[in-house]
Amino acid sequence: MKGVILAAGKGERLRPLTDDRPKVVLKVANRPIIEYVLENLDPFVDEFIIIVRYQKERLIRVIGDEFNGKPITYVEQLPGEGTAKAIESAREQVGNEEFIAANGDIYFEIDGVKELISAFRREKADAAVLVKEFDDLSHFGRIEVDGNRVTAVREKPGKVSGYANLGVYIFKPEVFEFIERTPLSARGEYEITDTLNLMIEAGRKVTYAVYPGYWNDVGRPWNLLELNEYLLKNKLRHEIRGIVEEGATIVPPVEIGEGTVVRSGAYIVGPVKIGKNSRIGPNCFIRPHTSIGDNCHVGNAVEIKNSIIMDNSNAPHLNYVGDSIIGENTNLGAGTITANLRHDRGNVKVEIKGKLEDSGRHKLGAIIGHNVKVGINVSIYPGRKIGSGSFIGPGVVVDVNVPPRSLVVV
Ligand code: TTP
Repeated sequence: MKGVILAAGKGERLRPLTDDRPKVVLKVANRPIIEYVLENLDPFVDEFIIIVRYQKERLIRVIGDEFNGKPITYVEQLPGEGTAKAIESAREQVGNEEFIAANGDIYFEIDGVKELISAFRREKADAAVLVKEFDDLSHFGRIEVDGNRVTAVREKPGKVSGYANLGVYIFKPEVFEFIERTPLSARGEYEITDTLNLMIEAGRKVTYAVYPGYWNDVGRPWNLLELNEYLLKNKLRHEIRGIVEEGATIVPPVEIGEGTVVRSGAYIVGPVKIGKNSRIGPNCFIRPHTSIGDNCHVGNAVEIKNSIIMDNSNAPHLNYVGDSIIGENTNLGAGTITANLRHDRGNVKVEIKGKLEDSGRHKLGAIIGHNVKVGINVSIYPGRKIGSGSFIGPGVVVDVNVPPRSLVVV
């Protein structure tokens, strides 16, 4: 069976982290998101087909042409938007076999795929979809069922409970005929959920499997922090491959990559993951649920908690980074602080595609893009974004979102 992975989306909701790259290459717990999809589909497929478009060169460069010895073929999405268009793009590569299709920006585990394949075979179905029960389906497609059959898929049904569509499917090649007939949706996309409705109306058997495990749809910045926390809490193994100087304290589980040096006075409380060739300390405090990438520098009198610091980035002197995401190749000046809590203790709201959204989080810090230079003594309000390639001058108070490639000075 082949695995088709959808990775052509623009990831608008994840700006500024997707200013210059597709969301599936963003690293969580120091691995690109799409690698978790590849890893969990791997036992069931003999070949991967990744559908690409936005910033495809970077995706191909990061992921390469094989995974665990299995070939990866990249296919450019056909003109038009939406998940049905993305799947249709793999028509030639899929051939006459049934296949698994999965969104490339979600996290799920092997059990889900196992259940889905067994439901598909047991029910002798024409298609199968993975679902999970949620109390609030406002952000999901609702899968309506009767016995073992799916009877309808309804997009964003509002604040109701039920089965959510998790974005993992099995199809037979016949699906391409239904995709051809799928109309443009109200939001201007060809959506695979509409294709499923067409199949159901035509009397095809669409079944489902209920997934009991952890799932995350990495659509918005704080989903990266949730997934990071889950992976560090549940998957991290204590392993020190770098050098830890005498006088540094490591409370397991902490993973430290080759070539990384942890200097005296550093106090690291796991679960924490640190990549290769990074410099940590002396005299810093790294608290749980923090991932620090390769070639990073966390220096003297710096405190970091519950955050993601991507490769080649620095918090070198007197910084506080809490519940924040810092992109690649970004530097914080001495004394720069991220605020992560509102004085009124309300949930932090974040502007997503021009609208303020409640993150549902009491604590959320800054979302800083790639190649950003932040000067000394900059204060960043909770939930504010700094666009990639920006320069923030000394002493600036960042209380509004900063677009990409901006110069901000007081
Ligand atoms: P979405 O998360 O709905 O879209 P997106 O990735 O463009 O993100 P945003 O809404 O923030 O701009 O996409 C779900 C999955 O489908 C995701 O894995 C990307 C993929 N996709 C495509 O491959 N092609 C497309 O045209 C679209 C819209 C999505």
